[in-house]
Amino acid sequence: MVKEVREGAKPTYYGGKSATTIKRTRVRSRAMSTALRKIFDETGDVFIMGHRFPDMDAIGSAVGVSCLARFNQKKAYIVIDEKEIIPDVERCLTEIHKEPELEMQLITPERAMELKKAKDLLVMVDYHKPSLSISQSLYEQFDKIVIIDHHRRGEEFPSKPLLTYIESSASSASELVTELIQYQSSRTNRISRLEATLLLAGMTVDTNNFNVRTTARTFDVASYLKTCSADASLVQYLLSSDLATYLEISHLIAHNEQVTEDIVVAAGTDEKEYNSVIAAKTADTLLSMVNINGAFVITKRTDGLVGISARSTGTINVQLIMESLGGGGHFTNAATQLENVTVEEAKQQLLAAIQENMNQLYKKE
Ligand SMILES: [Mn+2]
Repeated sequence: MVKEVREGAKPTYYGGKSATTIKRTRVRSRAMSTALRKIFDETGDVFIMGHRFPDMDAIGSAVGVSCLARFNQKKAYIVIDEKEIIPDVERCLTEIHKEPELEMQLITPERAMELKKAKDLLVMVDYHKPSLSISQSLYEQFDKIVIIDHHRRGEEFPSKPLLTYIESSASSASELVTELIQYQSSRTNRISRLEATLLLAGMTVDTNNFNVRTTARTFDVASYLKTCSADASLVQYLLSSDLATYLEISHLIAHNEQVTEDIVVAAGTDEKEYNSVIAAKTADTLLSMVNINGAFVITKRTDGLVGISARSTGTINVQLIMESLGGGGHFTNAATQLENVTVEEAKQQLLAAIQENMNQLYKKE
């Protein structure tokens, strides 16, 4: 049985004070590809699941893993809960429904429970905390688990995964999965235009249009997807905001406050709930403005918690601040959720955390 122990059996935290640099080697991703093939050989059907309210990266990487399963003559299912869908993903599901072969692989958590057999494998993509699963009870059915993720490893973790491929230097789970596809594709094993497009869409979202967290590897992988005829204009369509979303974003932006010369905080109200995509897109939009290096967006979420989405251009360590408020993420992209607070209270906690960490905010190691 193959086991990846590189990122430690116990949670180890590193890179917390610096932007990520390339740590992963081609040798490692090739080894991951080989390890995954072996696991496919030894297991039954492949069930692929992302986090709740999956974003384009979760969908793209899930579709990518289903290609890998196909290359290895495995039957694959992508678990989707149609009740928890964000607008970007809704557009992407419409595209998937146009392609029967891909559509057939979509499955509800309930149906997955019925189909799951003892030898079957679960691949977790774009997340690794079991409690974030689209269906935690489905997760609990599996004892064969593979994790492919680009978020820094947290304490909550599956107990005995067969393979852990967590690479926080990668832009996205879609980037990691595409690399694996590159190693396994051949004249007979090809990815379709839509599959390539969805992987490219995942990378585009997680890099905010290739502006943040990109490395040379990111562009290599994107270029490979283009050779597989990924459709860049379809990507733009999938990611386009509709008017209602646009208005919600501009409303949030209108309620912003400049905390320092290059940090802004925007906040909604306790009465209006926003989905996490709106908050993230607002932060991205604020960041695109001149001389803003850090953006925080505080909103009441649809689950009743107060969420903070944080983004930076790479000069400010937003991860540090989100961690001090119980959240996590990356140097340039992090978030937290607060319980039993009002939006205003969350804002005061955030402002205090920014002040407290001011000395370390701009430090790169
Ligand atoms: Mn992601």
